Amino acid sequence: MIKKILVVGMSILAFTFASYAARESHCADASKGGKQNGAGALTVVGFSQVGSESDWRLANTQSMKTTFSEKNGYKLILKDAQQKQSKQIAAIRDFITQQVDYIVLAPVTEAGWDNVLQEAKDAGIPLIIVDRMINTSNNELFTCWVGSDFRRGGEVAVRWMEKNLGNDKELLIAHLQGSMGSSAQIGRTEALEEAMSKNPAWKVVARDSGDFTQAKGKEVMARILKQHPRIDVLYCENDNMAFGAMEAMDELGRTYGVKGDTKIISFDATRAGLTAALEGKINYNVECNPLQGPRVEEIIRHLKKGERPEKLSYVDETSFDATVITRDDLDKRKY
Ligand code: GYE
Repeated sequence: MIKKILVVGMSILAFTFASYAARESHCADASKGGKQNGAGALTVVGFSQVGSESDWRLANTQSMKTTFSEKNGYKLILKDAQQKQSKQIAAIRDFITQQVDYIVLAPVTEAGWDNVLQEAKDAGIPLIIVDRMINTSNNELFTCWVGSDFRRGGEVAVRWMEKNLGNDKELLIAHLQGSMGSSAQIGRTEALEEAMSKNPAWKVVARDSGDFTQAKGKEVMARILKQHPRIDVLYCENDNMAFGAMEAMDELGRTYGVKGDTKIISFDATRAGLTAALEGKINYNVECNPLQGPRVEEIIRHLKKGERPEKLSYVDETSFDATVITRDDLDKRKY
């Protein structure tokens, strides 16, 4: 009997040790995985990007590419999900199979990540979230997050509307939303909704998603304009949709901006967005900084040293009023 217990006990111990060893060697394995990828001593980073829907997104991708270059000691495996969560889930699974050293995820939506994040965690691969946030009951499923406070950005925009357009007279608002279910859309929409509940004279007469793209922004706005001869404000959740909306307004001879009938509020404040503000076409543009590559790299450097970086870090951001912006603001713009 005692002998039997001893044998069972020994095999449990051996099994535990074997799985522990397999787990512990993961980090070493991960860099070996890199070597198999032909990456030499490079740190392998798998980045699942939302897509290429906007100028903001292109600048974000570029920032990651420049930061995680071979000359900086990295091999970046970039996968564009074309705004589809299913593609992002497949990309993460592929990164796990390839045993990358780190996974970076820019999640298209907030919901639906728990299973695949658990898989990455079980594989022992640190996962850093950038830009939008996820909705999870277990914050341990990701290592860190770096991005913008979208709700705050929206609040900055509605404060400007209150101050400059007033909250006592009727304001007919068209609301172009970003990709539904993304943190950027949720935060910016929530801020407007909260302001609506406080300002009964404001009326959202049309609301639809332009999916953060110029083409869809134009299409949706053209439809809205046909139904509404008067729009006082276009609250537009990114610059590219605003450009599309401006095209639609131009085609119908509707005026906008500082001197026009429809005041435009936009988000991102990319170089093209700031140019439109400087030209008086976008009245107010709230900045959203896409240059997150260096921040992610800093997190990875901390992790490599065994340090615990901040769980959540917000990017500092500002905003631009068309009547105040200068040429210098535009010249300083890096994206
Ligand atoms: O505002 C939009 C992009 O998530 C902050 O996504 C990002 C948003 C950005 O497509 O232009």
